[in-house]
Amino acid sequence: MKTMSMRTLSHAVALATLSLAAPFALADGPTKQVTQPEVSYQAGGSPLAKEEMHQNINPKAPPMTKAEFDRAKQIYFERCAGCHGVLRKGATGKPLTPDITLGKGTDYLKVFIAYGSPGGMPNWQTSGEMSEQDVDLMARYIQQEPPTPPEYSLADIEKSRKVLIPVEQRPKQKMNKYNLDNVFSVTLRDSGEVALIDGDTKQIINIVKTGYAVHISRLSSSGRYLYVIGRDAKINLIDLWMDKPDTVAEIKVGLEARSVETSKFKGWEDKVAVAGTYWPPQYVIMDGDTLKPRKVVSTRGMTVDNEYHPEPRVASIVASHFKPEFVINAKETGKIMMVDYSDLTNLKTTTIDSAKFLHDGGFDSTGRYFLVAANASNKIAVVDTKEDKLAALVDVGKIPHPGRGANFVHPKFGPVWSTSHLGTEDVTLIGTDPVKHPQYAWKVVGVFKGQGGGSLFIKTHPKSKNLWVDTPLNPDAKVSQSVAVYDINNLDKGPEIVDIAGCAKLSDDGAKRVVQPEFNKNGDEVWFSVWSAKNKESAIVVVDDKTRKCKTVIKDKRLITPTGKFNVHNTQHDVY
Ligand code: DHE
Repeated sequence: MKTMSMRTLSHAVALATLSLAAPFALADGPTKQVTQPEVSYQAGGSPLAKEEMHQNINPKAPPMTKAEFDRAKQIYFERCAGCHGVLRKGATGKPLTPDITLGKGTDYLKVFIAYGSPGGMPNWQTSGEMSEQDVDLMARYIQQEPPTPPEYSLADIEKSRKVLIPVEQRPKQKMNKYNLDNVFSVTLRDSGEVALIDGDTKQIINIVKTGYAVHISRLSSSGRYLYVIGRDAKINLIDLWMDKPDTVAEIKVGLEARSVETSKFKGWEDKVAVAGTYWPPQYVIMDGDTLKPRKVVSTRGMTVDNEYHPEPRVASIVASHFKPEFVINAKETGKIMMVDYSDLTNLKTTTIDSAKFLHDGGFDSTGRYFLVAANASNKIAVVDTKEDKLAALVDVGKIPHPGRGANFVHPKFGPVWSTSHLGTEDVTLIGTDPVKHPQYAWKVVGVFKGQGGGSLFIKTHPKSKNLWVDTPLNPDAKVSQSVAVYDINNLDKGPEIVDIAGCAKLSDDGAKRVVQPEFNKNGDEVWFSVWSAKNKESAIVVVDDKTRKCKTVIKDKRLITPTGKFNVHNTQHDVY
């Protein structure tokens, strides 16, 4: 099927805001337009909803029973904390502390929550997501003192650690016949599991129970150990050398998390692991093979605008190839910390100021430069991991979301790294070769149109001539269920649209959002998740990269809500 859709999200959002516009503002400062896809992306449930927290009574706030408070707290952490912050001091959304909300009063707040705002507040009641009673509850709740989740010390972390198979009892060599380089770790989001799938035979090797709403998988430098982190901050360490690869150690590094990484510098292979947490705002350095925690460092502090932030969440983390360092990105402060793991007693950290709201990113093709999206600032920060310096801050379109991005050689601009966006249909190319193409380095050298906004991931492979772009959060099902693929030697030709969900031939009416292209080791197949709700059928569709035709559909009743997929070789060697 060959079509080229120029549908933009802004049209849909403009229509939505026209009918819902409510002239309210909760705090001073410029209001920011937030697209519906961004709202649905950020309003994912937080595991903090289940934590016991103290209810402070403020005599000026409208009364709430304990049961009402607990229900409102649960709704807040499931729907609101992603934008307004755990402590309600503001993140991508506005602050909602009593000094602001008490003056507005319950009736005003109810209208705001029910109808939303052009600044990006969703219309929770008119969209049918919250009942009138819930809106009333939330309007009263945000006038109370924000309850604070507990801290989590190194001792708490250590207490949670289980070594299921001690290092000395683990295999001394690979005990299975799998081509480990081509195994995929597939996130089964809503069942709290990963599926390990043999990329050669497309058979499931094992389904491993992990943390809640597991987020990403990363490989140790040697490729032997797989680290999987859940949103509840539980890490599973999986030994791929076992007869049947399975968990050998686990730990809970905090109360909520998204990122994990391991040391890649020469001499430090497989030795050190690190995980960043959303709550508490900190990162934890551990031994690579036993997960024994060695150091916890808080990220609380000043933003790049020199204002204090109480909960800078740790977003992406990568390991430097040039130094024994982790590159740790603090979301709300916009600070990029180059943390030297070679001496944890005398910890050296170079802190680089970039832009607020750091999220996801990946290396350029040489592995020297790390490009990370400051998503709500509409910028890409480029870090030189050899010099430990900011190489550039590049302005791009609305809400860049690269995943790890995609590197390829452009016929005119030389090596480029690319990102798609959540908030626009743009695909943006940034030159990455300061040596042979200095005039293009760290500049936007091309912007071309994708299928629409709501894109999360973009991917190619050194052996491929194709650039694949997904759009899982686009409100149009036709767009969210298909992907755009471009010829990297002829980008102006526009994309071919491949109906991935159609290939899967699923039996029911699930959302079938097509998410995250991931190549196999050889770069001749690209895998997509067809992601439906927990109680609906999902699948993985494998496409032949050359012909762009569906090759295999992997269906299994155990494949519940597949989202991210991590090929061992490509993840281990930063190939994307
Ligand atoms: Fe992700 C990466 C945070 C929602 C699938 N996600 C990341 C990273 C962060 C992050 C910080 C980078 C990790 C790294 O590289 O070290 N994600 C968040 C959120 O805070 C957010 C917006 C809301 C939430 O409540 O979690 C969120 N993410 C989602 C989803 O809804 C997705 C689409 C489905 C899912 O599984 O939950 C999703 N995120 C992913 C994937 C990656 C990721 C597949 C890794 C991409 C890669 O190629 O490396």
